[in-house]
Amino acid sequence: MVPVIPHSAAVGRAGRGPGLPAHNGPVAPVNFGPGVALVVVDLQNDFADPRGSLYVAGAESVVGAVGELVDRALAAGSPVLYTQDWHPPHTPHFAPDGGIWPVHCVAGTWGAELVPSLAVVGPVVRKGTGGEDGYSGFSVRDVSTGEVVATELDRLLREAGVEAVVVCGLALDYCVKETALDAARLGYRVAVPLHATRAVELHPGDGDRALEALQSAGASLS
Ligand code: VGL
Ligand code: ZN
Repeated sequence: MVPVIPHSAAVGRAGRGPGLPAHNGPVAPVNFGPGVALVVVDLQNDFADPRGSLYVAGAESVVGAVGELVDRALAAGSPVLYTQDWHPPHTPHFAPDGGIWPVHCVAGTWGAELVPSLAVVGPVVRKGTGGEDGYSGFSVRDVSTGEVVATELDRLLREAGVEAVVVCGLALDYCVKETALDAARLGYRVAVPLHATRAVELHPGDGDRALEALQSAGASLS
C-alpha cells in the first residue's frame, strides 16, 4: 500500500477543516519541488484538439491547466516529463485491426504531435511504438503474447531523484489512470490534480471507476 502524499510533498487543499467535503474550499497549489516530478500524459492533438480522431470532450481546459502546472513545476525546480502515444498505422489497439479504438496517434502524423501550445521542457517517453497496447507511461504490453516491457520512464524518474509524481493530461480513465497506478506500484507517491485531466468515457462510468481505482491505490486526488 502506498502512503497518502502529505501536503508538503504534493497536492493539498488550503483551509479545509476535518470533515469538510473535498469540493469545499479553495484548491491549494500543487507543492512542486526537486523530488516531485510532473508527468504530462499524452497531451496530443488526437486527444486534445476537437479535430482529433479520439477527441476528449473538454480537453481544451486541460491544455490550459497543464500549461500552468508546467510553469509552476519549472519555477519550483521539479522535473517535467511527457508521455506520447505513438502507434504504427496497424495495431491490434485499433478498431480496424480488431481493437477498441479509432485510429489515433499514428507515429509521425499531426494527431500524434504534442499540442503546439505545450512547452516541452523535459524528456518525452513514447509508448506503443512496436504495436503494443501502451496505456501506462511506465510499460507496454504485447497484445498477442501478453508480455509487459518497461519504458524508460521509471529509470528517468529515479535518475532525477524523484520520489513523488503529479500525473496529469489525457485521458483520465486510460493512460492517466494506468500511469498513476503503475507509479504507485513502483513506490512513488502519487497525486492527480483533477482539473488537469479529463475522462474519454468509452464506456459510461469509466471516469468514476478510474477515480475509485486511484483512490484505492493511495493517490491523492484534488
Ligand atoms: C489513450 C486510448 C487509447 C490515452 C491512448 O492516452 O488515454 N486512450 N490510447
Ligand atoms: Zn493509443
